[in-house]
Amino acid sequence: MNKMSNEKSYASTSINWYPGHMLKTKKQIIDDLKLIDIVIEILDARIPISSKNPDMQKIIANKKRIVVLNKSDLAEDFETKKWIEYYKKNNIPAIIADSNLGKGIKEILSTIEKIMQQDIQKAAEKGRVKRNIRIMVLGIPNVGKSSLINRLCNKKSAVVGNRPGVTKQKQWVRISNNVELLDTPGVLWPKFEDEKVALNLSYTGSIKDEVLQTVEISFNLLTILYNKYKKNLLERYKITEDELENIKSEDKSEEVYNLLKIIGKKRGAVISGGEIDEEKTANILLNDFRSGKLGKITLEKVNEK
Ligand SMILES: Nc1nc2c(ncn2[C@@H]2O[C@H](COP(=O)(O)OP(=O)(O)O)[C@@H](O)[C@H]2O)c(=O)[nH]1
Ligand SMILES: [Mg+2]
Repeated sequence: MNKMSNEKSYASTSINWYPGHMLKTKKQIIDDLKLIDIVIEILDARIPISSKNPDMQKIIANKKRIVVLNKSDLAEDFETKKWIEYYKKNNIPAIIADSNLGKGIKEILSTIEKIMQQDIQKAAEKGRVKRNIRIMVLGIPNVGKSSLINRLCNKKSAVVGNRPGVTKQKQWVRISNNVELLDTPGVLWPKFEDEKVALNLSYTGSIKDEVLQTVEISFNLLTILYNKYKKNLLERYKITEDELENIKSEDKSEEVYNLLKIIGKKRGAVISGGEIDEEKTANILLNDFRSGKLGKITLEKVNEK
């Protein structure tokens, strides 16, 4: 696969991702943020770099921030812990979460409370009273914003008030005594014009498959897995050492392609004549990765930063 054709395909992806509504969304978020004290920046624990919004710093310049590493059930625990240490070293509270199971929610709430106490104290020193802390969840598509909001609202989804006179009414949900959550998440765009980032986002499912070339994406992912997670592949697809020996080639990409063929055969993704159905095999691999069936895998590690 040559680099040029890749770049072209991502350029066309960018067109789908960067329309005028992105600017509109950005304006909406900046407007919503006027009412917000603490921003919850939700990242994908498997790709903490690629799932970051490049404009985040500018957008939330004077807000307090909590980083949530979501989908931690799909990432390597050791690597996720290293990311948490990294953030803490940089004075950013960071929390490990699994919004499907509700892991990390309590810690998010207690971290908000802690930050809030500081705010209340500061306000009191200035002779003011601060009663409520307002928070908002920000993140790129598919990272788990809605799941996290649902978890934070758990059984407490009493709407705490609309603001009249605003075109789009904002819904606030009280999630604890003093904490209110804006129930619509801020949908941010990733930095998908970078090829590596675009690939990471497609592996994890943040860029829609329809606009990408599934087979090429899958082949790229398989190359990474073959180099760094061979054991995971052998286990999942029951590939023997002999079979592994037989795919060896001078040409690395041919080797990976041979592996793809084995996976296809093992999973019955075969078309008439015995050839493998590449697209079907590609989808099997992507689905297995995304659902954690290939094991817990972190694609971006602190050390490689
Ligand atoms: N494995 C796993 N899946 C999650 C987690 N959080 C969300 N998801 C799934 O990721 C997909 C996108 O979640 P959603 O909350 O709609 O993301 P949003 O687009 O950011 O609002 C859904 O299929 C969720 O079930 C998590 O912590 N672990
Ligand atoms: Mg959502």
